[in-house]
Amino acid sequence: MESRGIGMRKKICILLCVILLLGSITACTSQQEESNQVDEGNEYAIYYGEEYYPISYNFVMECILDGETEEDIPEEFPYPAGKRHFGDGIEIKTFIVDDERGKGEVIYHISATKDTKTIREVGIGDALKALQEAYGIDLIYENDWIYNPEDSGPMFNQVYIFAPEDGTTNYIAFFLMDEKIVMIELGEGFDYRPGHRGEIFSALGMDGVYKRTGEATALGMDISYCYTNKNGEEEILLNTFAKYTREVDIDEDGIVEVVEDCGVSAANCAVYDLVDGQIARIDINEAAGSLWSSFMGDMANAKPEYRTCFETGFKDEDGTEGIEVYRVIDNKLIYVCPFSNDVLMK
Ligand SMILES: [Ca+2]
Repeated sequence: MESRGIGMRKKICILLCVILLLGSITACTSQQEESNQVDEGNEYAIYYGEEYYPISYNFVMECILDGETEEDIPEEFPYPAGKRHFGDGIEIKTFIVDDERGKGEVIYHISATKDTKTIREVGIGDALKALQEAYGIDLIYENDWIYNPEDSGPMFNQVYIFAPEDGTTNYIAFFLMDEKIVMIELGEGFDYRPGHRGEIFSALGMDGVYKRTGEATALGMDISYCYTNKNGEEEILLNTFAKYTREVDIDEDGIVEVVEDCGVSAANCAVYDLVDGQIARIDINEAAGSLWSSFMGDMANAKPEYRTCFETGFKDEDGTEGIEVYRVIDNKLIYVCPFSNDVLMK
């Protein structure tokens, strides 16, 4: 009898465990099914494995990352208290809600480096091309977000933002390393929504150009001038390595040239211009035979008409030094005058 009693207790215990387990699974899945319908059409959501996580103030979830660690985020005006959930390759930040929307948490930020796909099925490990095909012209190259070694995330050298005019302040940021997605971040932008097409200009005869700055190398920064073609794909108009580049119409023909500071051992500049429909380059030191050269665009005391010129340094055989002023028109070097007080403002 006694052994049977123990057996009964064991059975009851197992039964209880099963009921509890089923109960918790049902709680999670039923919410998932229910909420999928509610949240239809939300671009700012991901699948992490099979789980659906949207950025939404109306999608109340009872469990975020089951069994993973979490920490509290204290209330800080105007934001309510929340939680930070840590999973394998994912971090989710939430606000705690308990009102007519329900009782649970709503998500305002997700950062993922693993097993994650967006609603348009672009995921970690996918190539830039796949991203561009999925998001087309809504994708904006982000120039300002640069990898900081102090950050905990993976190394990246490109960031693209999806944040079209859709009445929300949400965004998706895709972080890429060597044209492969290494991290996806979704968030409510609050007072800062990234992805503004701020630095779009015309250059080298092309409209809608933006500058993409990559890694620093021994030859300078890896700088690309890009544009988006009709199919929504990014095309590179010009790629170069330089300390910096700037866009100036130096020969005043209506086409903006790219002037680069490309000096490695000695100060030097080069100009890219559109000549006969082709992008051509002229190296100032090479063309002038000078020891050094420098663009006069930043020379505040130069007369305005010389600020599209280059100063070039020479040394004669007897050791005397001279500075000459040159201009570049259609990628040809034109001598202007010796550098003297006449070039400077009185
Ligand atoms: Ca020009």
